[in-house]
Order: sequence, then C-alpha cells, then structure tokens
Amino acid sequence: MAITKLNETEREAALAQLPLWSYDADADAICRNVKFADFAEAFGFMARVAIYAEKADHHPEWFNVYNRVEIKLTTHDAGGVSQRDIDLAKQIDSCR
Ligand code: HBI
Repeated sequence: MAITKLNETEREAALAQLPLWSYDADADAICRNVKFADFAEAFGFMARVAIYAEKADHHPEWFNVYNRVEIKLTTHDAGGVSQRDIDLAKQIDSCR
C-alpha cells in the first residue's frame, strides 16, 4: 500500500507526542539535534539507530560531527512526513 504524507493536523498531533522533535517546513521533515559526551557516544547512538532503521526499512538523513548528531526524517516515497517518520522518531528516542 502506498505510504502517504500526514496532513498538518495529523503531523502536529504526532509532534505533540515527540517533544524532542520539530518540523522543518523547508525540508518537509521532522528533525532532532542530539549532543553526546564524545564521538564514541555519538557513533554508538548512530549504530543503535541504524539497527532500528534497517528493521523498519526507513532511514534517517543525518549529519555527525564529533559529539553532535543532527537527524532529519522524511518519507521520500510520500514526498513529506509520514507515519513511518513518526514511528522511527519514537524508536530513536528510545536510543537516547
Ligand atoms: N527511507 N526516509 C526514507 N524514506 C523512504 O521513502 C524510504 C526509506 N528507506 C527505504 C525505502 N524508502 C524503500 O521503501 C524504498 O523506497 C527504497
């Protein structure tokens, strides 16, 4: 079944449950920036997220420099934020 993007009401309701995340209208994505003690901690977090992402077949767009990880989630197949992004964000929050 084709995945469809959430409408504004659905997206805002979902984000209300994800206080660590915000909506980036330009990227049509939800995003979260995480800071760790050092690079090893940041990379360990990315390794844990990668396992969830692979299981979900849904992958983050992310940037890492030293102890910072910037994460953007959007659904390419839907052209915006879908439930898959919300679900993966919840799993990412369980990683840190
Ligand atoms: N990850 N963020 C994101 N968005 C997608 O649409 C997506 C993905 N990972 C794999 C995937 N789609 C597969 O369904 C194929 O589209 C490659």
